[in-house]
Amino acid sequence: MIQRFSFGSMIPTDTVVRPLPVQAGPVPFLQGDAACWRYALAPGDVVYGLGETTRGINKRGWHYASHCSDDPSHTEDKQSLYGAHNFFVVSGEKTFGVFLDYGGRVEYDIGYTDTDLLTVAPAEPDYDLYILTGSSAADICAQLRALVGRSYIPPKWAFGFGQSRWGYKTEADVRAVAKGYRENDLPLDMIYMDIDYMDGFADFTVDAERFPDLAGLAAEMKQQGIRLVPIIDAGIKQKADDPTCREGLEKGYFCKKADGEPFVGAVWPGKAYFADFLRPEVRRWFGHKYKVLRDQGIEGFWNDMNEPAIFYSEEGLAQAFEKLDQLKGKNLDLYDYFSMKDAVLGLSNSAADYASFYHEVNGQPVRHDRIHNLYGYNMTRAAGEAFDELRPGKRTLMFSRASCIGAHRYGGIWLGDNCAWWSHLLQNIRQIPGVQMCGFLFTGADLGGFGCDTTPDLVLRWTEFGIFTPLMRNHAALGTRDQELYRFDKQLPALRNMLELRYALLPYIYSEYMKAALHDGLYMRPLAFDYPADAAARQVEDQLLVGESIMVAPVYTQNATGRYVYLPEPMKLLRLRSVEDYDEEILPAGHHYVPCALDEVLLFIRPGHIVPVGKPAQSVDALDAAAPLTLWSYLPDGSGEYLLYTDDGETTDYDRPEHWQTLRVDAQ
Ligand code: MIG
Repeated sequence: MIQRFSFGSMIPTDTVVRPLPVQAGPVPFLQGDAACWRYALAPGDVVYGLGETTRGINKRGWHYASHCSDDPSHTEDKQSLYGAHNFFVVSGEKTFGVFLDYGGRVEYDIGYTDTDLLTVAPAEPDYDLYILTGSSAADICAQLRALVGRSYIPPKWAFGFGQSRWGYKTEADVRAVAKGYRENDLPLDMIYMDIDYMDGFADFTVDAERFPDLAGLAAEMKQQGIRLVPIIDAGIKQKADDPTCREGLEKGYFCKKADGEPFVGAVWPGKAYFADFLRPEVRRWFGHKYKVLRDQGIEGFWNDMNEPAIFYSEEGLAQAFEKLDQLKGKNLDLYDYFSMKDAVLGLSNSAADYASFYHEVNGQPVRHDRIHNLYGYNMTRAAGEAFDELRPGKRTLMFSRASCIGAHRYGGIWLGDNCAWWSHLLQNIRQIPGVQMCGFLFTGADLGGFGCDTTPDLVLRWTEFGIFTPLMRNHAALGTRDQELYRFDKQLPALRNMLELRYALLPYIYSEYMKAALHDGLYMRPLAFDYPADAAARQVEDQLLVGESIMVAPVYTQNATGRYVYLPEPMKLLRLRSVEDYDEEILPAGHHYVPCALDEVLLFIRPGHIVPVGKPAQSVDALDAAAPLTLWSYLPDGSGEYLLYTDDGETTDYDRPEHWQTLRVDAQ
């Protein structure tokens, strides 16, 4: 059951697609009022959700903020990352979900100030509050999705492996990556193009010298089963002869300052404008710009910097220089020195800048900071809405950095600028359930780590986890150690085996993803979602369920050759070195130390379940759909069934009964 309560005058978010009647109070479960809600947590209560945040699967013990932030340092002390996901489930003495439909900042104190008190404080008392109840946490998540709409489904090839790096500067660089993969028999479906393909970092342009023939390159790559996936940035370069800039100015499509002049903030291209994506006509205009690249054979995109990230504004920069002038020549004491640093470091993504420009909502100006969290969502929506017009009935790959709930209908998200740290592999495992709960099924982190120099063992261990995430992409920052899988000679056979395992598992991964998307389920989720009465399962922070049949327990510790695993019920363990080379063993319920060498991955099959396995290939397009499937299974009574989903992987005609097929194993 979902109850809707409405407070103040809400700025529309278009997040809810199935409007419900507003109820009169009182609000169940929560005490307080629209300024701040409180809930007394019982000792055993677990709090799940809040999407893309730091810390545990259980969010208890910290404070968080919904405020889309471009922060490349994902340390434990952070309150917010790129997404603003206002949904959580309290599970325990009472089990219920809370969803805030609101585009401004929200502060969550989940047992931070007082271990047993949860508070929710939106910046303004103008929003809709939804209280969800159901038979389980999973059921509550399903109800949320019925309210906010079906999750985005990418083309099937997007479930292949992708290689990315900030620093592929030329066509030759891209070809070298393709060659590195193909020559080493490493499956690959995507090469991502970071900002260097653009002409001066201007959206929808291509540098004519470094990428003289993008259409030709895209066609050449596609012959090898590889798609090019370029980045699109939120800031639009200020440049008189750039068509996006010119049209945006002519039509008045950019966010404006109080004096009506377009707001200017600097990002990659230097000074830039910010399209007012909250206006439908602006979304339509910007979304149709993707056609410039589509027409050159591009079938997928990633949207970056759409919190929006702002390095500095003209006003902010002027103030910073004023400060520096005051300090110039002075004998700087501690306070002067830090105020100098703050003047410069505080320029980026500043609250003052976010409060200095306006959107237009139903013809009325709305200050940006009041709807800050809707910006990235609406950039991705602009693309998604336009793709539906440009290619009706066809899917396009799209994922974004910033998001809030609502954006899950138009694209996936990747988890931003993590570091090549073992602690960030663990963080990746813990972030996935939260974002899945908020509808972002197509998700994954930069495998191997984005910032900092990686190590071969970290790349391998992270790839072993990445096999199971819907978005499987290796990405690294400019200036870091080379991280393409073919760079690691010693680990190459194991890395190849792991990629092949991913491709062999695609019949399962794709079926389970589609079940989650079409039936409002969770493709990856905490153990306790399926074993709510199991006190030990409720504590597990480093194992996940993947689809209906699999539990994973990744190794995320350097030099570890195994780990402790908790089994809520007996399971069959496959210790896989490759799709053909593995040991299997039935383990009883309980705690186990399970060896897992660096070149092995642990896959647990739940009792009564089946995992359909195909033959690997170099790309998703090259998979042999007619080849017989192998069924991995753990069937204590000898028989079982698996519901397999298959379709053409590119049209949006999902709901046909012929896509479903029951595979049966009989005791005989
Ligand atoms: O400020 O385009 O998160 O994936 O490589 C950095 C360059 C801008 C941030 C993205 C990252 C990307 C990088 N971008």
